[in-house]
Amino acid sequence: MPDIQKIVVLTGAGISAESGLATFRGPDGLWEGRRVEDICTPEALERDRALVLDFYDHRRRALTQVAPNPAHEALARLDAEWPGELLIVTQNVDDLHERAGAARILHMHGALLSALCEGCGERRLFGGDMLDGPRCEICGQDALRPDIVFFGEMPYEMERIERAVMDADLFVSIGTSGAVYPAAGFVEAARHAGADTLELNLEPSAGSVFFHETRLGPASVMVPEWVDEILAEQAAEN
Ligand code: BV8
Ligand code: ZN
Repeated sequence: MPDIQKIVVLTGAGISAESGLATFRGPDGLWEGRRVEDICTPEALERDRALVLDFYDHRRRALTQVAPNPAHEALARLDAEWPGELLIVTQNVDDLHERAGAARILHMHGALLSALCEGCGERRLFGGDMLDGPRCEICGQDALRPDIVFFGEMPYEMERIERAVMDADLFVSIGTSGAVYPAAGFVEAARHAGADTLELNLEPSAGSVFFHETRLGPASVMVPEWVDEILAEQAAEN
């Protein structure tokens, strides 16, 4: 593999599946029996606030029942040992990357453990339930919503992500179906800008055609294997 300095890793729900968190589109997925438009849009929040708050309350509560799996731990090891640039862009709203020890992490679709106040725009760490929950600590308004990027809303830190993607020597996608944009478009941008592209997924995704290489298998096996490989290559080059 040519000299790799800058790595961007994109993760999706598949990396947290073996920790016991449901994915969206798999068997008994989060969207099973629900319409995305009824939950993950600003209009849904307007139309049925309690339903949306309750959906995210359940997922926030589930975090206390799960733990990082070997895939999260391998990425945290890469984060600790990789001498070059690394950015882990996650579409996930769970905190498993952080709990495994990853530091160079960016939640492009928000986070369950953060609350956004629609009154004053402040974000705050938040761990409880929002339905019939507390008022905003900053402005006192009863206007807290999940700090989640809904469909039709702009993902966070897109300029920073786009710069990293265009600059990457290696772009690795882990556990995502490639169904949602702009995340699903990162591989094409990275490849077009000259990066090697690798996909680690349980099954082929909508974006598999854009990857130089796709390795199929569970993240808990594929990610530690890949991290061992890339760190060994790096050590051999120095
Ligand atoms: C925006 C919230 C613009 C958090 C989410 C038509 C064409 C193109 C785009 C659009 C279009 N119409 C509308 C759009 C835009 C829209 C979009 O892409 N729609 C899609 C459906 C076509 N996108 C947006 O609206 C985005 N915003 O475009 O803004 C804009 C411009 C200017 C100004 C303002 C706005 C916002 C998108 C964010 C939506 N929020 N989540 C939450 O609730 O969790 S999306 C949600 O689904 C996730 O966050 C994630 O991003 C996405 C995909 O989910 P995955 O993570 O991939 O999970 P999935 O279940 O799908 O797949 C799991 C994968 O893992 C599978 O492949 C499976 O095989 C694999 N797997 C399973 N087990 C394992 C495994 N792999 C390894 N090991 C295992 N054990
Ligand atoms: Zn407020």
